[in-house]
Amino acid sequence: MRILTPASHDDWNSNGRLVLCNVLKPALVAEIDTAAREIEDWAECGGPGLHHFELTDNGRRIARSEDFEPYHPVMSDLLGHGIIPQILSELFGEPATLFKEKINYKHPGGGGFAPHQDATAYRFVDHHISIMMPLDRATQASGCLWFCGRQPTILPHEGGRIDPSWVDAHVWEPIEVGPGDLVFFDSYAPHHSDTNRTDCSRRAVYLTYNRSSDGDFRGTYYEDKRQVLAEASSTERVRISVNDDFLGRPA
Ligand SMILES: O=C(O)CCC(=O)C(=O)O
Repeated sequence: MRILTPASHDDWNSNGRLVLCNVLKPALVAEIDTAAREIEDWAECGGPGLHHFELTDNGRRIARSEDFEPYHPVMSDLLGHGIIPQILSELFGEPATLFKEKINYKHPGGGGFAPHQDATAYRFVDHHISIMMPLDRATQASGCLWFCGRQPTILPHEGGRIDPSWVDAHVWEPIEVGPGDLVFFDSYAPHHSDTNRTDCSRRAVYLTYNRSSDGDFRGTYYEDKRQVLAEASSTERVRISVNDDFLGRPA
């Protein structure tokens, strides 16, 4: 049985993003929340995964964890079975293969992201779809995502940061969501987010897939990313992505 309606497909085709509200059952959200907290703990105790820190006004905080799928059975199950791969296969029109997975914690004071397209960072495959799965309320104040419509190509950019004149010439829409909701977006969809100005965390799991017929590049992606970050020169921003788009400070 299909999950997406014709109206959802129309929304996706016109906007390059799709918001589905209350699609995850509270028990599943609670299970994912517990898994995310366990992965966050790994960062401080030498556990598996790739973890990045930033300096906030409240001190050194974790900004992101990646590459945890093989090590956490709850995440592994979520990413490989059930509603997530099913919706993706409906959007791609064929089965989906995991490309990468991450948690952006955006704890109070955590940095935002400059306007960018993920396509400039997600090498090896031309087209991806990502899902944002909020674990806390994502509001304008806590640093929700903003989108400005579907784009067919890579826009002018520097280090992944879209040319400010293009950014200023477009209308951006905030997507405020909460636990249980899902936001799907295409790797060409320009998006950005602000610093978390609230006292509460704005954690979100991001899962990125490509068409299975394009191949399995997850291992290649993480190998390349580790090398890019090892070679990145230090700036006033901390590098947590192949794109130089994260606005957090080095810890
Ligand atoms: O989590 C956010 O606020 C934005 C995430 C984002 O754009 C990214 O990780 O590329």
